[in-house]
Amino acid sequence: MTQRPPKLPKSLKVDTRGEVAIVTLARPEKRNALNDTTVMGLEDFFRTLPEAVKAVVLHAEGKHFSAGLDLSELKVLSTEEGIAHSRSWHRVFDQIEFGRVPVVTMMHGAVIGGGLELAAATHIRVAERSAYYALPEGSRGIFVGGGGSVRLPRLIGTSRMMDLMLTGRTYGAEEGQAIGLSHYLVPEGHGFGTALEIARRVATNSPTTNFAIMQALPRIAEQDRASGYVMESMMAAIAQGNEEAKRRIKAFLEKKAAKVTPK
Ligand code: 1HE
Repeated sequence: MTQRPPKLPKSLKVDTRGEVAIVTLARPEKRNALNDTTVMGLEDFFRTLPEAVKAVVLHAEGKHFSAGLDLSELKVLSTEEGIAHSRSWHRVFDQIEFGRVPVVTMMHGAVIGGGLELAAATHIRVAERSAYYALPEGSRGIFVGGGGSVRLPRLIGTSRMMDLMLTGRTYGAEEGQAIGLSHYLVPEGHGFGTALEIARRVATNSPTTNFAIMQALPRIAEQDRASGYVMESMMAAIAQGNEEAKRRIKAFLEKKAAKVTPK
């Protein structure tokens, strides 16, 4: 259920273009380092998305997507507070990954630590050529805490993540594209337009299909095969039984819907 829009912190900006909401990390003076205020603001934003919004674009101001966790906040946390802090990021990033609408992230410049964890919790990632990726937790004496050790091995493999964390190396935009950190790699200055175009397209899908893709697909992928087949058949039947599917299939058969062609 949609609730009243919250008052968001200064470090976040929100705009709406038709069915797409745009949320901007807006703390470039600190390289969009993610402090608690920003992360809780993201939670409020995603929790109270208006019904009319069908997709979200996440991007950032300045030269960098995000420098990761705000290290100035971490230095004062006790062990117990550290656990609570990490668990709060889990809650917020899960709300994004398993929320109501697909999220397209535009990444440029530094996509570091918690910034990469945030991007990994979203559904489609567009990178500009300036994007570079790192997990410098090893050299800072800490560990990932925003679900990175759960999501990133599934995305790029445990072995690559070990290398990133042990050595503090970076991957450039092309390497990131090759290993699946980004789905689209575009020239500098084209990222936002591409992300918006993708979000608009995603927003035209049947809501039931988008629900199946976001909620059923990742869970099926983590189940044993037999359970996966059962869940898939149920999800397929729910989707195709829906009036929206009937209308779309009829439109294609009557030659009123777009064909699938190479770009
Ligand atoms: C910050 C942070 C931050 C910048 N927390 N304040 N993340 C890191 O280890 C990355 C640390 N940051 C950097 O390596 C660099 O800042 C950048 C490569 C991203 C950008 O460099 P540059 O030269 O453009 O900016 P800068 O001069 O280093 O930083 C500008 C300001 O932002 C400066 O503050 P100022 O008051 O001196 O102006 C920096 O201190 C501040 N700043 N990054 C706090 N991260 C849930 S667990 C996740 C664990 C992690 O994410 S670990 C990764 C942490």
